[in-house]
This record gives sequence, structure tokens and C-alpha cells, in this order.
Amino acid sequence: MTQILDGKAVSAAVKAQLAKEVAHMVLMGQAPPHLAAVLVGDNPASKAYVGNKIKFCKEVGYKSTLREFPSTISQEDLLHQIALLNQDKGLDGYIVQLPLPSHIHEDKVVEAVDPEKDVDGFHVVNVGKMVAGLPTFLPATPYGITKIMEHYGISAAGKHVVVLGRSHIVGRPISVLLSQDRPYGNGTVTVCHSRTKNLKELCAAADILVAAIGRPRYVTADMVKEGAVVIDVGINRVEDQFTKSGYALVGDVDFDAVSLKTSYITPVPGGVGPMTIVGLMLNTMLAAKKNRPTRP
Ligand code: BQF
Repeated sequence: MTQILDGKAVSAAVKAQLAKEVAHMVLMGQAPPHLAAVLVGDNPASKAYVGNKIKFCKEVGYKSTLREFPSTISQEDLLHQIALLNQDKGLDGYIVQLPLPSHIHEDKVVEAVDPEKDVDGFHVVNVGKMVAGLPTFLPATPYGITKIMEHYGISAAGKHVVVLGRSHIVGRPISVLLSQDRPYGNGTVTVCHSRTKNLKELCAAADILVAAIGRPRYVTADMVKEGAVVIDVGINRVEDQFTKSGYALVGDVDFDAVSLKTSYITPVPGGVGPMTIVGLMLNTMLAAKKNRPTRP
């Protein structure tokens, strides 16, 4: 029988822990952590993701600020807004919701964020620190994945980990973290992508399979070894005539068939998604602690 890796339940447990910490900070006369989110345009998915982040902040007692701009904002103006956030002494960290409209160079915006406030961990300075094994803000999704593995006692040590996808946000950093000499790390990692040969065979050899390619139900049962751990990072909208909205959320994994073979598997929704937001909350707490005076 497979065990469901319940991201919703684990995220609730971490949130409860964070809420306690916030209450303690406030009792000691300190300001609660403060996270801001920059939202450009009106992409419904982006709006929903930012909404989730603000909701989590409320639940743990953080202060949150939403900065919304029209999709027509110039890159220059957006960079000016970023500079203002960098200067804001009352702000511990912030995120710029991606993707940005096509007339804006995402890299320029990401690199304009003060690395000390970069709670997404996307700035090249923080990516460098992560790869070097130095303490820094870990990107939220990989951070959340390591937290759910930690909760269920699933270590990558000595295991063959196969990562599907090499994005800067998920695939690349999770491949780095799970191969590093750190708790729940020490895996032997293969990164697969669009140019990989024998992709099915490589997946079928995985003890731990991380699917982050953004294709609905791409991973089928024949690609998964009996007893494997499957982490599904995909959030795909597919048509579904039986839901009120007319669509359903599915992962990169064909859950119904694959879950008959796995030892552990994350569902979608309620798996990696909520853990991603928890990763962001943990980074924001870290940023706040660095900014609060400690008693002599
Ligand atoms: C859940 C994201 C692709 C591109 C940019 C909870 C989220 C999603 C699902 C969420 C995501 C995906 C986020 C669930 C943030 C995860 O219950 O399963 C939370 O809000 N996410 C994002 O900020 O940018 C993305 C996916």
C-alpha cells in the first residue's frame, strides 16, 4: 500500500510552529515578519498563487503587503518599485511573482532584488551560495520538498534520484540539494530534460522520482519502479466536464495508475504546492530573525 505524502497536513503543522514563533516574537516586543508580494498583470494563476501566499501570512501572523501593477508597467518603472522595496527598512523580504509580461527581462528584475530580501532564493548570489553549500534562502519548492521528505523520514542517501526537468526554480535546485552532503541529501542524482535519451528507462530505475516538467500526467506507471517514492511538482489545468469550473488540477504524474506501484507519492493538489508556500514562510522567518535585535 502506498502512503500519501500529505503536503496539506505537513504545511499545517509547520504553520502552527511558525505561528507560535511569531507569537513569541510579538510577546518580546518585536514586529512580526513582514513579506511583500509584487504582482504584475492579471494572470489568474499568478493571482491565485499570490493569494495563497498572503493567506498563509495571515494564518501564521506575518504582516503582508501586496503591490499590484498593470501588465503595461515599463521595466524601468518596475525596477524603480524594486529599489523602493529594497530600501524599505520595515520589510523583511519580498517576492516578484513570475512569470512577468514578455516586454520585461525577468533576469534583470530578479537580479535587482536585494539578496538579503530575496526570500524566493532566485538571485544569482543566493543560487551561488546554495550550490556552494553555504546558508542562504533556498528556493521555496525545493525547500518544501526537503521538508516533506524530512517529515516522513525519507532520505535520498544512497538512493538513485531522478529529476525530470532542469528549470532554475525546481529541477536544477532540487537536483543540487538532494546530491549534497546534508540531512536527507547524499543521493545519486540524474537530471532528465528534453534532450535525454532513454528517459523512460532512467525514470524506471529511480528510487526517488521528482517530476517537474509541466506536462499533465506525463509520468505513467510503466516509467515507475515498484516501491519508488514519487514527488509530483506539476500543477496543470486540464479540462474536466465534471467540475464546476470546467477544469481540474492534475500533476505531472498519472496518479491513479502510478500510486498502485509507489511506496510514497505526493497528490496534486495538496502535495508539493502547500509545501512550496511553507518554504517561502520559513525563508521569511529567517529574514526577519536576521533583522531583529537579540537581547544582550
Ligand atoms: C495545492 C507556481 C507554476 C508557475 C509559477 C497550493 C500552490 C499551488 C497548489 C501555490 C506555483 C505553484 C506557485 C497548491 C505557488 C505552487 O494545494 O496543491 C499552493 O500557490 N504555488 C507560484 O507562486 O508560482 C508558480 C507554479
